[in-house]
Amino acid sequence: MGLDIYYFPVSQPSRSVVMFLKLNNIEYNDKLVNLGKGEHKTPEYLAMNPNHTVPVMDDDGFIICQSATIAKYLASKYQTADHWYPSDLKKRAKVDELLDWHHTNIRKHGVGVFFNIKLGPLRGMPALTPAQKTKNTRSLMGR
Ligand SMILES: N[C@@H](CCC(=O)N[C@@H](CS)C(=O)NCC(=O)O)C(=O)O
Repeated sequence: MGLDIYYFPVSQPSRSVVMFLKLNNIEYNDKLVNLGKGEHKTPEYLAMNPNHTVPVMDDDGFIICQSATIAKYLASKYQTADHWYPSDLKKRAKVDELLDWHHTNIRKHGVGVFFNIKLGPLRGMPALTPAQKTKNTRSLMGR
């Protein structure tokens, strides 16, 4: 019981939630989900999150499967310092604006860079050719 956080350290959205918890001294139960071992595809995990992604928050049976939603929920529940998720409507909208922007910008393209430069070579994939380097990095994830 309590606040369970399912995460994998290689995952940026997971790290954002864990960093938020640590920076705000919020106690939680550490539930490591090793994506490399397929622990996010077990029947138990899929029952909790059919999208099989990390992070997931289980707050005494209340489940949320999106990192930004988790952080906003925790900011309100634990009344963190106002700068995290401001009570002022317009300041809060600015935070929401960046969180929404992030999905289709930093995250969308950053994951391609990470995959092609770090994870792909670690998994034995050949280095990018000069021609591939000129393409959108995300479009190369299935190469
Ligand atoms: N929009 C989601 C993205 C979550 C996500 O894509 N997590 C990846 C790791 S970075 C994952 O769990 N992938 C495993 C899969 O899709 O099977 C969030 O912010 O929580």
